[in-house]
Formats: sequence, structure tokens, C-alpha cells
Amino acid sequence: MELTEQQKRFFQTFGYLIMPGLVKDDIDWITREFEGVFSDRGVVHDPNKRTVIVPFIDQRERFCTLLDHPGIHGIAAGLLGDDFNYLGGDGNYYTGDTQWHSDGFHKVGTFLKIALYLDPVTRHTGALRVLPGSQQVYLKDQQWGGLNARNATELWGIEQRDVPAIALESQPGDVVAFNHNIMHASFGGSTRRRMFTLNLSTQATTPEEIADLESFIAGGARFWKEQVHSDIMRETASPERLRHLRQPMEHEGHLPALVAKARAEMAEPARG
Ligand SMILES: O=C(O)CCC(=O)C(=O)O
Repeated sequence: MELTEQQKRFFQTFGYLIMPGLVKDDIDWITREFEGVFSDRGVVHDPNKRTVIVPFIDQRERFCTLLDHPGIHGIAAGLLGDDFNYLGGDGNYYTGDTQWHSDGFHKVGTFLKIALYLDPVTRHTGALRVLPGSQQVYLKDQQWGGLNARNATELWGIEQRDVPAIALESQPGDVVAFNHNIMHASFGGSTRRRMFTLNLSTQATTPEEIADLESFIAGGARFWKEQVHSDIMRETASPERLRHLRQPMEHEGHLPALVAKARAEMAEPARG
């Protein structure tokens, strides 16, 4: 699957892309793998708090092949280049609202999240909402107020759920992709919202990009993981998949020390 030039331009401009039905032929096995990761570990979701496993598709051999899926690979290669990096991802049972935030903010390179919601989600039942265009670096440099949407009540006298935004409503089999910098949130979802993600980035080349990649990888220490990917992901990789694992593998050497520190300071791994 190849993205059109218009789809790439749309992503560059607005910071997200929705691909209806992209994996609809595969949604049954994808859903089984999702459930399997939690049941393999005996994890039972507590509806009072988010349950998260990191890295996620990495946990089962078949699930790892999602990275090789022509649709998923096509989005990643189309938006990030053929030599994109795979940086893990999370699998979640979300509970309730997610406040406005961005997933960090990168001034160099492009970091992409591909998300699959396994239940139908609408604007008012937990669909991802985004502020289109809010990923643009110049908005950060100019301290655009929308980047503080979490303070909607104080700033604008409205609830966070009333911040003007696009809702990326989706059905199982649809795929949502968004720039990590984009402001996003979700409102009105159930206490058992099934969703998982893949994190990806452009291949880092400049010293600034490499430092930024290492800093992103360091962020994984809060999940108490000493590697970006699982051994299964690496050991079952084709040469093409390995191409997307290599650079993160070469830049994860700082993780074990950071994980040791996190274990000493945190009662349990982070939940998000
Ligand atoms: O679906 C949600 O509640 C939020 C998802 C999100 O914030 C994320 O994946 O970064």
C-alpha cells in the first residue's frame, strides 16, 4: 500500500491521517492477539485505572508481523521514509477520559504513532480528538495557546471536552496515525476501551536527531524495560523488519542504568 502525495501533504499540514478499513481483513486475528497478550500474562483489567503493556505487539510472534503488514508498513514508509525506525508501542485498556496532551514534542525528526481502536468509538464515546496542525514546531516556538488546552477552564472558561477539535471516529479495522507533537485527547469512552499503538520515527542522521532519539528511548525506562523491542520481535525479524529495528538497537545502551534507577524510585512501572 502506498500513500498518495495528497495523503502525505495532509499529514504534513494537519498532523494526522485516518485510514478507514486498512486492516479490516485482519481484524479478527489482530483482536485475538490483543486479548492474548493480556491473557498470557494473566492481566485482568481493573475498570478504575488504565491497564497498559509495553512494548505490545512485541509480545507474540504473530502480532509482531503487524509491523510487516503492507498497510501498516505503507503508512510508516510513506510518512517517515523507507528506513523508518520502530520504537515499540503500548497496548491498553483505557478507562474514561484522556486529558489534552502531546506525546512529548520533537523539534527535529518526525515521530509517528499508529493507533488501532478495537471497538467502535465516536466523538462522545472515546474517539481520539486532535487539534489539527498543532504539531507544527513554529506554534511551539510562538507559544500558541492551544498547546495549553489542558487548562481550558482557566484559559477559556470551557470544559476540556468543549475545546474545538476534530474527532477521529473509528471502527475496528480502521487505522489512525498521528504526529507525536499533535495535541490529542479523548472523552466519554468506556472503562474498557481497547486500543494499541506502534511508535515510529524517521531515521536519525544529524547529532540533534540522534540525541532526540536517545532521549525518546530513555523515556521507556519508566516502563522498566531494558530494551526497546522484545527478543521475539528481533529473533523473528526478516531482513526488511530488521532494517526498522537496527537504529533503536544501536542507541539503547543507556536503558539498563536508567531502568535500575527507575526501579529504585518507583513502586511500579508507569501506566502511561
Ligand atoms: O485514546 C486515548 O484515550 C488516548 C490515546 C493517547 O493519548 C495516546 O495514544 O497517546
